[in-house]
Amino acid sequence: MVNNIYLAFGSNVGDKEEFIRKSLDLLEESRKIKILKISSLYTTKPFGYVNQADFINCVCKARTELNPEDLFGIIKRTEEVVGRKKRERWGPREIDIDLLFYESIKVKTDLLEIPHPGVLSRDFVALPMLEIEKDFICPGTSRKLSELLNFEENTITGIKDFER
Ligand code: PH2
Ligand code: MG
Ligand code: MG
Repeated sequence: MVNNIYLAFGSNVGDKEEFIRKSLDLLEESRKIKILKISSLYTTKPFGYVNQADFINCVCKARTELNPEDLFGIIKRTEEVVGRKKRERWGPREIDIDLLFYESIKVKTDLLEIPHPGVLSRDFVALPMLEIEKDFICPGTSRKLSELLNFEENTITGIKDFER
């Protein structure tokens, strides 16, 4: 069975765009994930732990036959191969890849929560998501994502086309 998924990317160390590009390449090279759409690149101020560099964020829509756990495994391996170093939680990162939605599935384990709990409160996740799927209905509700936004902060300072 083919499943629609949405992934969020964030980087705030080194060549941020290149880390995102490399991540997309590796996910595709796995041959298990087909990238369908990618948002623009958003320059954003750090949210949460603010004493760190600005981020580049984007979101993609993709398709996979992997189950959520195997998909999560590929995502974590991709972060490692791209060069994510272990640092404090919420700290600087070469690449962070978060699984936002997997069809309308709900998962909650120590390791993985789907839908991602930060979607509605983080503009750097929700706005790129809406750019590629403006009428997206939030799983478990009959409401549009665009009607449920509840941002804690405005972090976006720039938007530019993503040239892969
Ligand atoms: N990710 C975080 C914490 N804060 N801020 C921005 N602007 N972008 C992020 O991707 C981000 C963050 C933890 O995952
Ligand atoms: Mg994250
Ligand atoms: Mg993450």
